[in-house]
Amino acid sequence: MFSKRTLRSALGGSGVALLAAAAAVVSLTIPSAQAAGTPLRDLAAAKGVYMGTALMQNELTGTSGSIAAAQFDSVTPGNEMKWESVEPTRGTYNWGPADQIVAFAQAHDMQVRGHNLVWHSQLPNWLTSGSFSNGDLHAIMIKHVTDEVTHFKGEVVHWDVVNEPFNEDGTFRSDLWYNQLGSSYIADALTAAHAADPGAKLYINDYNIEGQNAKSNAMYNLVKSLKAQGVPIDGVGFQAHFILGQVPSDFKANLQRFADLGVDVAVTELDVRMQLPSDATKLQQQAADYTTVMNDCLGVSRCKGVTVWGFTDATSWVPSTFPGQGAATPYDENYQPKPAYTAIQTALGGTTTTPPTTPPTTPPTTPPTTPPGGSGCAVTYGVNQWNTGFTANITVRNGGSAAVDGWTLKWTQSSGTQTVTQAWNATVTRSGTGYTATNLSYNAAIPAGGSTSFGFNADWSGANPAPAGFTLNGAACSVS
Ligand code: G2I
Repeated sequence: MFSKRTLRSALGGSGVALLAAAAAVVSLTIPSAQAAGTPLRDLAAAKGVYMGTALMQNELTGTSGSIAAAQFDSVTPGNEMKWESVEPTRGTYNWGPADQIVAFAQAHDMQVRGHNLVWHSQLPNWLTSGSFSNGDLHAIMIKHVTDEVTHFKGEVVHWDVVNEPFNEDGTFRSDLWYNQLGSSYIADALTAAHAADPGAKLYINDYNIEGQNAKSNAMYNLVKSLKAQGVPIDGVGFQAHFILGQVPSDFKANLQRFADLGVDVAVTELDVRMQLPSDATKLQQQAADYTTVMNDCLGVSRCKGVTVWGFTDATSWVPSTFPGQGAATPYDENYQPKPAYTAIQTALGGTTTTPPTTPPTTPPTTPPTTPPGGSGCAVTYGVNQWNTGFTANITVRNGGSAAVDGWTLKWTQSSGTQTVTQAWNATVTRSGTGYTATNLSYNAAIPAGGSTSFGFNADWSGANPAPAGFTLNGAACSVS
């Protein structure tokens, strides 16, 4: 399967120019930026979940944009959909920054998680200091929810409609909304959002509700009551801003009890912060924490996906909010993957790209013979492409009756310039329009009826057409 992604027409000429300008920067930095192994988004898709990241407007280009597009298939705008960003003046909307993020997501075949519609924080001054009557405030809230959901109708898959409605003790947070409108503001916001885009999945989102405690009990009772009243609530978002070593042991059980109410669940803002400086021991603990969270979500069938709250320590919110703490995300400040990245990859079913230290000692049981030809070899070619690069994952199946011992797969791409920057489970080279992939010592054998997989990252410019003419040890392969 070869999917060719084109820029969304709505991006317009200036957006294309912006991305083209970014390409020049990216080509200098990308070779070391992409992690080895199958990208998280492809692994997640194979598991039936999404893997998301928060992203801010200034992260759409360069290394951050390339990594985000390659690794994640869901984007949550970090700030750009919040009330102060989209409605800085009453009734006057500034959609630009959020629209750019949505266009980026669409250009890279990513979902958008809308964040957020009604929250106590990041509200514009006109709203917080307006001294509105209860009736006016209610009308303002409904209009804002309606207008924003309508603007992004069909483009936002999941909405955090209400964010952080609870105190730690399970009482409702004393904010503008609860103080003036009472707890019914939650049902009213959900109802307005549903009317504006009946196809969007509507969530309530909060932090410190990952374990079973007073706050999560309050959320549980709220969701139960909303469901009983027929209010359109589709899911609960668990932010998951964790401290090193403190992922609650009952997270999975807690996710499951919400799922049992008949709603979806998602991990929406995952990070694991530590006291700086980080060291190898802390990074291993952090990797273990990420593993726990991934497995907790994957262990609950209604858990739809995991979003990290920024994928890189370079832009994480943590250090400015918790002085002395940080290193909370899966990539370091230089955009290099950390053990936490590998932990996510492994939890999603990815295999380590480090060859085994001991090569297999058992020789193939069937002696090597002439390689299969024609329909005896079948290639599956999957690609995740963005504007300056792509990740290819290739599976070669030996449909013949004899084992292959030692393989070379060749193919061509008829035009464009592609530069292989990294490969895993094979050596991949390119010369002219031709590619050659050869086995490594540990995966030389492909038994009859068996298959082997490898992949590579590459930069491209000009054109990046579908590959053709696959041959395995000189014999033609079918391609799907
Ligand atoms: O605080 C972490 C997250 C907790 N859950 C809700 C999320 O929406 C929240 O995100 C953070 C953003 O990551 C920060 O980037 O929300 C913060 C505000 O509560 C955001 O920080 C703000 C800074 O405080 C402002 O000074 C800055 O102007 O970001 C603004 C825009 O860059």
